[in-house]
Amino acid sequence: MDYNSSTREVSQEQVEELAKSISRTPGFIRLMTYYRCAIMEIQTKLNVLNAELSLQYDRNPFESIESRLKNPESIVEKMLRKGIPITVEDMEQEMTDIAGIRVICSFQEDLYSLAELLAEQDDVLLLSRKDYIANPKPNGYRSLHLLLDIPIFLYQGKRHMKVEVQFRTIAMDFWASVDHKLKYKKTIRDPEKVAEKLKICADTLAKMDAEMEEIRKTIDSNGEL
Ligand code: 0O2
Repeated sequence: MDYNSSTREVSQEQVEELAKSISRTPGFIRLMTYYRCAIMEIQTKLNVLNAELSLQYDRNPFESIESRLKNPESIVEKMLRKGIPITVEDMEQEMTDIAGIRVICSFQEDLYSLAELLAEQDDVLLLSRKDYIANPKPNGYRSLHLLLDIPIFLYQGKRHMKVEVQFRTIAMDFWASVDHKLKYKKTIRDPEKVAEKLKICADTLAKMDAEMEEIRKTIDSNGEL
């Protein structure tokens, strides 16, 4: 199978083989380095906002940041699934989630403020915004996704890179990580029942987030509960 394959019906072994071949090419190695630089740029921006806002509000707007580069197998699997030719150029052009950052906040309002402050910065371009908090997925998934274009400054000049940033509360993140683990379990006896229970948990956690927000507002205004 060559790099231009866009066959949808390929085995796991073929995906692994393609991923192994392309990940050894200088073009792929360079592209991943650029994505790492773009992640660093966004992380710095978020850390600066966190430091400044924590002075103002006496608490950290986010609890933690995680980042990851999608692994070569996941990239190739997704490109094949979407019928994208397996070339480094198409990878950069068509894939939007190779560089990913996840920002975990305690409170929903902080999450929206941080996302807005980040997206409106001069050198950041907001390419798309998916609000799965206002419009949760049918399974209960909640999160705010921003697709950003960020410049990185290299020896040869400026280069624009795409980074997907997911903003979640601790509760949303807890739910998503359990959901993610279950997706990879092939041996669940009653998947419909599990999905139903997960949906109930998602709704319960959303109510809890709303109540925690109320408590935060009360504490911030020194009022009574
Ligand atoms: P990973 O391991 O995080 O990389 P597509 O990516 O084509 O399937 P789309 O519209 O491009 O779909 O992206 P979408 O659905 O807005 O967001 C995709 C990412 O959001 C996923 O990346 C997950 O990180 C997260 N996500 C979306 N829906 C769910 C869900 O129902 N449960 C969980 N746990 N996470 C979700 P990846 O590539 O699937 O995974």
